[in-house]
Amino acid sequence: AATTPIDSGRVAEHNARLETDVRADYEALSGMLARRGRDIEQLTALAQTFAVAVPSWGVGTGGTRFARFPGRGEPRNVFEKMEDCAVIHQLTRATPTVSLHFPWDRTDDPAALREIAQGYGLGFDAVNSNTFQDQPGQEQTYKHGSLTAQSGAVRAQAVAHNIECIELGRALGSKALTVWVGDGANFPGQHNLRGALERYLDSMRDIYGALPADWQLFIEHKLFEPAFYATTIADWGTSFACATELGPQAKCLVDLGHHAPNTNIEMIVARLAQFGKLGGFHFNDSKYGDDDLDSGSINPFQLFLVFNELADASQRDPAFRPAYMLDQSHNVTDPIESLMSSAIEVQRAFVQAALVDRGALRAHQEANDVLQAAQTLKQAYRTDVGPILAMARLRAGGAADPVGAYRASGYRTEVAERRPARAGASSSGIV
Ligand code: LRH
Ligand code: MN
Ligand code: MN
Repeated sequence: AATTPIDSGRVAEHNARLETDVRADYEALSGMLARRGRDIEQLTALAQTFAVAVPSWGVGTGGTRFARFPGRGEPRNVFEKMEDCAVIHQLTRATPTVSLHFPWDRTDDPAALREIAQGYGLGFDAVNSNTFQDQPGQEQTYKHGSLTAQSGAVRAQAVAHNIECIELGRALGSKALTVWVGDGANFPGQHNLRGALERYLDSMRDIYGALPADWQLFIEHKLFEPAFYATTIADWGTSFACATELGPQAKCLVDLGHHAPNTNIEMIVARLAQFGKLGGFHFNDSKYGDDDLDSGSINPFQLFLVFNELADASQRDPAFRPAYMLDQSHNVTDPIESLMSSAIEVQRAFVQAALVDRGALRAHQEANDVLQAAQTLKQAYRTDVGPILAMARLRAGGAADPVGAYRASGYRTEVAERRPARAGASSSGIV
């Protein structure tokens, strides 16, 4: 059995207090769904199949360009990050993998890291490279770009770092590399728009060539920041073109915050799925730009509509399995609480999307019954599937109310004693 950072007896006590209510709510929902011809047990079993990866950088307190206000007991290294990730999975049972970021999570002993993760019952999702910052002791600077830089020496260094990430990921059991670059221009004329993308593709070809046969390469696009005038990989079109150029192991990654406000992200998801290039997600929420807010905290309907497209795609192709990962930054909440709530919000959208009556939806579409088509989606979205999620957690050994159980456990106070704050320290690297 996996090591649990929180005493399992305490979680059992917490569950015992809530179980009667959870069962009553579950029964009520079961009756309501039965009247719609839906079997709650099927939906609960489906909920138990859901998994989303936790970003290692998410368990530290984030920051903005202006300030970072550290939280108590922040993890100081990748091993402590794993301990926090294990709490999230212990209580939600929905986050069995961690997505690492190098060099923030660099370790000289990947075998030890893998063993510790396994002890917690955790595995590793995609590893992320970082050529958007300079690291101490690094020979070349990324000030003027990394994979797209004019300088061959800079490009070589950036390529070598990505290949090193693949090697580390391989030792850990990852199966994908996510590449996001901040490369681009802040001024018209700063660089040749086409030339930059040519250099990007040349560099990415070298990285692609180093991929093991069972690996995928995820290309993450972002509209803006830090290259405010012309970001090299700014949109899904560029991402799609590059993934197509590179080959079948290259796919596109959709970070929900990386688009202009009001962009129809679910349509982008549908397009990428249609052409077999949807690799995965970085879930978060956003009001203005890359805000990295908790998933489902601003626009839960958008999250539902994304999952509605994913449900449609997996009905067409049952082998369709994009990677689900969170990518959030927590400035004013306890990161463990935010990540648990977010994992549950994404799981909620997944179950709500499974509730959509696809037969009825198709019939309304064919009959041009616009109002009823829209209502069919709304009916699923409005259904409170909370009791299904709570029951799925209970059956899998998690907590009926993860945030409640976490607070009652005193975990944060306990780690705050073990992990004293270091002046100016940043565990995530994002300051
Ligand atoms: C870029 C990004 C990308 C990085 C992470 C830290 O904004 O979304 O995924 O790797 O943030
Ligand atoms: Mn991201
Ligand atoms: Mn981002």
